[in-house]
Amino acid sequence: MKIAIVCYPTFGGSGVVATELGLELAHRGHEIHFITYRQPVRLALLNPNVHYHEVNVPEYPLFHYQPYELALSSKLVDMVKLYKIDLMHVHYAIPHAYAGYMAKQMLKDEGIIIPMITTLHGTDITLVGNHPHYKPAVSFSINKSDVVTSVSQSLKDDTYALFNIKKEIHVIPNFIELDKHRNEKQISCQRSVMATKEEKIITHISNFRKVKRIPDVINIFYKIQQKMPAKLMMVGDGPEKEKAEFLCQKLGIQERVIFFGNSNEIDKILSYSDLFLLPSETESFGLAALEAMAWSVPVISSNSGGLPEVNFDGISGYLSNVGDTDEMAKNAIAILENDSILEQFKSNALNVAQQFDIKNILPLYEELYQSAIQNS
Ligand code: GMT
Repeated sequence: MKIAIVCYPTFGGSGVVATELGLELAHRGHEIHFITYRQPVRLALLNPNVHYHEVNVPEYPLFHYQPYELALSSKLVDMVKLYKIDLMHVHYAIPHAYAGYMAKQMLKDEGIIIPMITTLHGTDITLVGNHPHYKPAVSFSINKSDVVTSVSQSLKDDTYALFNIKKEIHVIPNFIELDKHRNEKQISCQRSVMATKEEKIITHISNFRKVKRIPDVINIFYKIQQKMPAKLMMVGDGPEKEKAEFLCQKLGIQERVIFFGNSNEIDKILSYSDLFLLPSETESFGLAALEAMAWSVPVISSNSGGLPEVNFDGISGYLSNVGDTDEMAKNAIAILENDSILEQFKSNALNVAQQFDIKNILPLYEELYQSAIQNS
């Protein structure tokens, strides 16, 4: 199949999922066209089946806001015609499903019928999309998609609860490429650069937005390091980062916390982590938790949104109510203070991650693509 993938090119989970999906589809012989405003961060172009088309939005002084949706839908029309693309798969409803629908209509006018699959990722439904200023357009473009998928049952339920959606929503969970992890395990890592042998390594990776509850991450770690030698790896960047740095200073733990900023080396960091923290306010899936589990890292998380579908309580880690940092710290310490318990949780985390192997998930998308093409 020839597939156009529209996504955000940034470090966020939806862009990562879209990129990894496209690369694996290309690996399986499909022709993939990424269409977005910048080359996605995890996109390797060294594959003849992978193409990247940049959306340019010309600056014009009259525009207070540059019309990205217009440029994206025009680019989609041009690329579908030029490469004879069979279907569009748009990740994140805003504004991608809206632009995709416009492209479909323009193409229809020229006698070209192309199905559009929309994958909902989380904040496009629970935070931004739900805003009254966007809601009618988001509802409309979801209802006009030929196929709609969500990354968890929880997000599916939220979508039906928050919007008037008449379409069936198919749950296809996010995935992980486990073969890559097996191969990369051979690479010798430099744990000793980060921590001493006695110190446990605790990691958090996110976009440092309010929804991630960054102060909770620091407070959980503060309680852990009172009980045992430990280091905290804070990976990512966003509006809450500076506040977090000040909080570490206030608590006197700045020497024990490393702020990496956005990193392309998260696999390396996870490969030597002992525990992963994700106490988010809401999380439709929690891809970062799954990435940690694929490196045999147990997860201490909140129980909000789709997290219970990924992190199994008492097995791959523990779940607590949002904001219950006392319980989260207690559970973290219970895992970390006993080597055989830690080993058990590490092996469980990997076992659970195996259920989300890309090899099991990718055929679900392929089936939906086939039926969308047949029904269009
Ligand atoms: O807030 C983020 O984590 C970024 C956001 C995104 O759109 O990239 O992540 C959402 O999509 C990810 C991939 O499907 C999910 O794993 C995250 O749980 C989801 N974030 C939220 O629901 C807050």
